[in-house]
Amino acid sequence: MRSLRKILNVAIAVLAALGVSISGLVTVDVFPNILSAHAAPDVVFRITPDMQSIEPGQTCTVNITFENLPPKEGGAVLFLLTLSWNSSILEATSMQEVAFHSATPEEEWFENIEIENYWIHNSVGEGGTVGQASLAAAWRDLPRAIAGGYAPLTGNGTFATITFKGKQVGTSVLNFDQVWVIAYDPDNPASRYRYLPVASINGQIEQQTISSDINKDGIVDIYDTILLAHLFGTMPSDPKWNPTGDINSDGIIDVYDAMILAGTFGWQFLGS
Ligand SMILES: [Ca+2]
Ligand SMILES: [Ca+2]
Repeated sequence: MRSLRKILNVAIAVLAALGVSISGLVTVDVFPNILSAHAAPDVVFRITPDMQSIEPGQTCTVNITFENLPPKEGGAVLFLLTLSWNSSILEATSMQEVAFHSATPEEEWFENIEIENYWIHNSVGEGGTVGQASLAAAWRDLPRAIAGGYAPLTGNGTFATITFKGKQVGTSVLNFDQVWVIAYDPDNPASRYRYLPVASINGQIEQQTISSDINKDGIVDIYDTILLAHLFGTMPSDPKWNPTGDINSDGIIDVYDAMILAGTFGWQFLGS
C-alpha cells in the first residue's frame, strides 16, 4: 500500500510538472484522458503461426490475423492485402474467407471502388517463382453490418485462412507485400479516404531435409540410388551397415527405403 501511494505521488509530481492540475487520488481519473490523447495503436496484421515446419508433400494452414482494428461508426473500412511466397517451395491450394467478408459492397459509395474477393496466383517456372494471394474486402458501418446479419469487425480476429502444400525442401517466407486498411467516410469530402497506420509481421514455412538424400548433398538423385543399392539388405549387425541408408529408420535397408527414395527422386534443397 505504501508503494502504491509512492507511485501515485510520483505520478502526481510528473503530471504537475506537465502542467496538469490535480489533487489527491483524482489522478486516477486523469490517466484515461492522458492515454486517449495518444495515437491509436497500429492495426497489426500477422501470419499465425509465424513459423511452421513440414515435410514435402504435407499441407499446413496459416491464418492472416489482425489486431487493434478500431471500431467504425460510419462509412466503411476497406482492406487490401497482398501476401507472397516462394512458389517453387510452396503451393497455395485454397483460401477460406471469413464470415464477415460476405459484405458485398453494393452501396452507392462504393461506386468507384472495385472490390473483388480473394484470389490466389501460383506462378512457377520461367519468369516467376512467386506465389501471391491478394485479398480485398470491405466492412461497412455498424448499423449496416447488423442489418446485413454479420458481426461487426473490431479488435482482434482472423481475416483469412490459406492452405499451403509443401513442394520441396527449403524455406519460404510468407511476406506481406502490401497491407492497406482504409477508413472510408463518404460524408467527409475533405478526408474521404484515411489510411490507418498498419504494421505487418511476416511468417515462414520451412520444409525439412529429406532423409532420402543419403549423401546429404542437397539433392535426391542417382548417387543416392547407388549408395542405397550398395547398402541394400544390410542391418545394424552387418559390417558395412550405414544408418544413413535406412531412410525410414526401421533397422533394415530394404525395398521400403527404396520406395521412399523413388518417391522423392529429384527433390532438392533450395534454401531460402
Ligand atoms: Ca544426394
Ligand atoms: Ca529401412
